[in-house]
Amino acid sequence: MTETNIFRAGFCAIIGAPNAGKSTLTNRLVGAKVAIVTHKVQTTRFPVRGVMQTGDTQVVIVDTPGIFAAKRRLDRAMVKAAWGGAEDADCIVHLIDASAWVAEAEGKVSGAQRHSLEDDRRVISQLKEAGKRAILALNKIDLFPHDRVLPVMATLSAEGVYDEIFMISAEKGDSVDKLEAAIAARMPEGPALYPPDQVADLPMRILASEVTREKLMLRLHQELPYQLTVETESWEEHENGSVRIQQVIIVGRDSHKAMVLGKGGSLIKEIGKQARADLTQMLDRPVHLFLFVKVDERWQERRESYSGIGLEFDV
Ligand SMILES: Nc1nc2c(ncn2[C@@H]2O[C@H](COP(=O)(O)OP(=O)(O)O)[C@@H](O)[C@H]2O)c(=O)[nH]1
Ligand SMILES: [Mg+2]
Repeated sequence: MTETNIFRAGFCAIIGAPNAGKSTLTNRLVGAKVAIVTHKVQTTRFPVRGVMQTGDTQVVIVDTPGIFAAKRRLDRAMVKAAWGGAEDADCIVHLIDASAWVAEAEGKVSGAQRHSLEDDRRVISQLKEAGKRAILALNKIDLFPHDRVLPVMATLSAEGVYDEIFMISAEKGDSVDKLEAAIAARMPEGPALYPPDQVADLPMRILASEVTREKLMLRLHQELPYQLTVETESWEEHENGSVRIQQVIIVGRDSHKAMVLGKGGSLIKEIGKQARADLTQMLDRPVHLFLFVKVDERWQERRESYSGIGLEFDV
């Protein structure tokens, strides 16, 4: 029923500071897990496209890495890709974690919130510079009563870059339907861009690496999660319907390798179990997952580490 009925189709980029909830919102709009989510900043490393279908409209949601003051090469590449995701979009949603702004309005900002506010202001000034307008979505409003957000709405509205403002909870779903309708209304007329049953535009090998990286990010601490990457080395489909996936976790130091393995290999075993459970569900068939750890001190300085996931190296 869906395919022939699509009369509008286009792209919508979700941009914002790290941890605003962009990947959570993307998954909710798409109705499936296409992007990984953790409580840590800079989880998303490259734009991930998910397909949302609503009525006669198909929207390709582009989840982007967080926008922040980047110094390391990988960080710079991530921020560049985030703006790249917004460049050709038919609609930009600037997603903001409302809690930092509410805290500021009420005079009690934490260190992490100060960063997030700086990043939000950086996005606003870059929108102005580029002469772009956006939909503002104030996220995480499940954390406080709406009336505490009203002064924040007034402040942000005065910036003059937003056409519409929504208060949402990407996690709980509050008002996401209204945001969805506003996004759909901005799509140009045209045929579907993707088949109706496709939810993600990411090679399965990369999606599978991302699932493992999500589990690693959730279990490892401090700098370590940012110093590693996961690559899918082989993917074999078997006749009995199962799939054998082999991945390598690349770390920068021997000490990191020991931490990823855990005592007697206990941590990597646990990571493998969790990733396999997700993959089995996502692929809807039995998965055999094999994880290895490799030390490569210079992986962040290698061009292939970037091109493989669609990031630019020379930024
Ligand atoms: N309370 C609350 N937490 C949220 C909401 N949306 C996202 N989060 C949490 O914020 C953190 C960052 O989410 P994520 O989607 O990875 O943010 P991203 O870095 O912008 O992609 C995660 O711990 C989410 O569970 C929300 O609406 N309410
Ligand atoms: Mg993300």
